Amino acid sequence: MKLAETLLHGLKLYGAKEIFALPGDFILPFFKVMEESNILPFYTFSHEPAIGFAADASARYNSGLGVAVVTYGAGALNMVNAVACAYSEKSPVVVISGAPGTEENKSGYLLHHQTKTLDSQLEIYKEVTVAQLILNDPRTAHEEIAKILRICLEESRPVYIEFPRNMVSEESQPVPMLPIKTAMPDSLKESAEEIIRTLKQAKNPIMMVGVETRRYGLEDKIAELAKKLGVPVVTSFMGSGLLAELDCQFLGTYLGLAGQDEVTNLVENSDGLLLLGVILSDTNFGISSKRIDMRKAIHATDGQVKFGSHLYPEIPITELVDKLLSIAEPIHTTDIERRFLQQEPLIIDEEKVSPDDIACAINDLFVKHGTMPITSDVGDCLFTAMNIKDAELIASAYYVTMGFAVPAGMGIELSSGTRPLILVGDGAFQMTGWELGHCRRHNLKPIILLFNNDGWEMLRTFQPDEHYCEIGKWSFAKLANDLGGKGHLVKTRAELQAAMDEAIADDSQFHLLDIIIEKGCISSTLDNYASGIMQLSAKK
Ligand code: S1T
Ligand code: MG
Repeated sequence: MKLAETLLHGLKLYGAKEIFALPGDFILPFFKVMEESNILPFYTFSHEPAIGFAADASARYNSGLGVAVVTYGAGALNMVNAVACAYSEKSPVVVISGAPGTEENKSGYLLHHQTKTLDSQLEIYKEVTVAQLILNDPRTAHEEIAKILRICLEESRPVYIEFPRNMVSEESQPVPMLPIKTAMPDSLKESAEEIIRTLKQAKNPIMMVGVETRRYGLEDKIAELAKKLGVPVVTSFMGSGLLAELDCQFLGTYLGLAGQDEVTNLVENSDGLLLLGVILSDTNFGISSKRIDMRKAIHATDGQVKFGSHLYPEIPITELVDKLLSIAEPIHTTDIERRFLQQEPLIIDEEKVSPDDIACAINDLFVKHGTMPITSDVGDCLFTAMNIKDAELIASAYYVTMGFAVPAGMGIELSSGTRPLILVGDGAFQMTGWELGHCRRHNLKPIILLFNNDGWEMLRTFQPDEHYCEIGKWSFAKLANDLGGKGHLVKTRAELQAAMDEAIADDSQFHLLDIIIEKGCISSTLDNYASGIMQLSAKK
């Protein structure tokens, strides 16, 4: 079998569902095989950041491999930020970059697309991937491909494969399916029993779930575990949207000073806090009203279980959850109920629209028509999303890169066929919103809610009175029509409702709601977050 086909079959064997790609001469031979073999469908966008974000979102949504194929140099280096986001947020993306042929470095010339040296790209990618492979030996390629795809899934982090263009047609063997690494039975049993013991002894046990819950497809099992134990559950900020609509005592998202007081107190004063797949980041814990004493917490992430004073290495979270489920018994209940800030329906009148109104309108839409997967960009739309009830939310909530939401939403729809709701600010839309121009040819019809607050509002919130946050008034609704969808200029709450009704009723095209929000008008969550930050800095 040709090495290109070996790679494609290997990707499919390890769970990839599609490829997002943008060609160049160093990857054209592989592109030709992708197209002729049709082993995996592939989709192109206009700019490599979008390729990376779409592959990342597909990986998160499917809890499996995402695949991004780009050319060497200008292509792959254009995508570094998106892969860095996937690395930080533990998303298993396979980066495949074309490269000069193995003999081309002997030409005596500097090659086009190369930067400092021909290895510079590999060196750069070493910083944003967990493993790297240059496919320059067809005799061992099949084993190396199997090993790197297994690492990608086990670590749930991006990997980098460099494919010299003269190797594409080399003969190679099929990629084998390798067994996934398992825990030592004793340490698995001991760590699980110690967790149950700790939760049992605690007066206020609570579970917090984070991104690994999604990456390893554990939501149902963790909801079942929480229900069996009777222990309440919250998500971290990054984990918002997890456990949507599952049957357990789910208290919402932990937002520290910006969240519901009872939930914040329960988490911060818990004597039995179990963190499952939670990244200890500032966005998750940066505005705790009091610093959580992680020495008292149990932290299961990155393939290990950490108690204050000791560690169980090599305990995959999937096995840990299964083991906990097998020994769990009822130990606790709490009477705290979950409250939603935006429980009331949207008021439909001629008032201007606020971000909290948008959350109400979305909650109403989901009650009436069922939930949709949501991708959110960074900015106030992400804080607004905290008040959307029980929706699957995919966002760059820790790495916090703009430009994620539109290509991510398109990637999810291409991968799953499910219509997404995309939340994006005017600033972030100016970065990658143009990819909507591909909706017609890819037959996509997302609904885009564009928070048009006339600038970089989040920056204004933390640094008021600065004019550099002005980014000009663009007619996004008009541009949407030219990009092949339907644009709606929304200035009042009544117009918001009407545009949402029209968008949900028409799935023949994408609908972009250009929602005018007054400068300085922010969501209650961002407002609480900002005052929380001020409060904490005042204490210092
Ligand atoms: N560039 C990129 C690629 N990602 C970023 N996160 C930033 C710059 C910095 C940054 C933010 S929030 C923000 C910027 C520029 C403004 C976002 O503006 P918009 O999309 O209009 O949303 P909103 O107006 O709701 O803020 C984060 C804090 O680093
Ligand atoms: Mg803005």
